[in-house]
Amino acid sequence: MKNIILSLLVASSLFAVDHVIDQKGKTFIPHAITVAVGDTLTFKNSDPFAHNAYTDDEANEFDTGMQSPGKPVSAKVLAAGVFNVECAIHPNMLLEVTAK
Ligand SMILES: [Cu+2]
Repeated sequence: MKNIILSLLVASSLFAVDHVIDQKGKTFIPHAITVAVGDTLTFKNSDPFAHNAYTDDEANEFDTGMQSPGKPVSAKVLAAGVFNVECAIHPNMLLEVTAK
């Protein structure tokens, strides 16, 4: 039984998906996304200036720091829920993440 549970855990992590979100025109593209717990969010920066992506969600807290143009940064989704990701440099940028 233990082995079956372990196999399931390994299998589920193998199916983790990397969701690429672009930061372009001071906008997160897409601006809303549904993911599974264990998936990663990879933030690209296609603008010619720096961006940032952070969330204050307690269960999923992350902050990508200063992201230079062309520099992708990833964050793992740790817990289920709905939370917002914002850019500390451009307060109008908003991404809504639904994690199931
Ligand atoms: Cu920004």
